[in-house]
Amino acid sequence: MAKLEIITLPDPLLRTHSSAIEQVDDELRKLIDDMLETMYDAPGIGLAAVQVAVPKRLLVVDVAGAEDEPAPIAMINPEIIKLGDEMRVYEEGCLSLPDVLVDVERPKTVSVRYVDREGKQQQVEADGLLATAIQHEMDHLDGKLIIDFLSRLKRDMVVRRFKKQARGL
Ligand code: GNR
Ligand code: NI
Repeated sequence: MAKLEIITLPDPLLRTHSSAIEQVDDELRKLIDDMLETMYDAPGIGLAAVQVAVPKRLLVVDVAGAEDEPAPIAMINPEIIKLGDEMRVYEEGCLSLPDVLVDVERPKTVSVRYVDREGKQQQVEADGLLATAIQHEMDHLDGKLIIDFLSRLKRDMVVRRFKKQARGL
């Protein structure tokens, strides 16, 4: 396994639409394992492939607590098939936006269809932190970030801060 580099704002790749995966093969399984290692090392509860500079429709999540057994899930070409009616607000962070926290309101429950690492179709009904994490990761696949839930003014302030940092000031 190998730890990968996580890209951060203002890397334009974070704003691209990731492409569907055509083949579930050993190379993809290696990427999944490397993404899981990178996520656990960060540490984080989810990671989208685009965050390691691979703009493909792949995400990993693990919302198990530190005391629990690891519960890694890899989703290939995930699709939301149902969003719950009830909403909840959760303070989200993002490994591609260090030190930024945003209150994000999302549906409390979500049903997702995806292909697993063996190439098999799967479906899950998620709620709580898993539902939040899956929606956060799926946003990454469409180039969406948590700062998009802020007002234009606040979003621009965050973007400016990261651009300035990237210039080395
Ligand atoms: O590690 C992460 N924590 C987190 C907390 C609340 C809501 C979403 C997340 S996902 C984030 C890792 C990340 O940036 N994934 O894209
Ligand atoms: Ni993120």
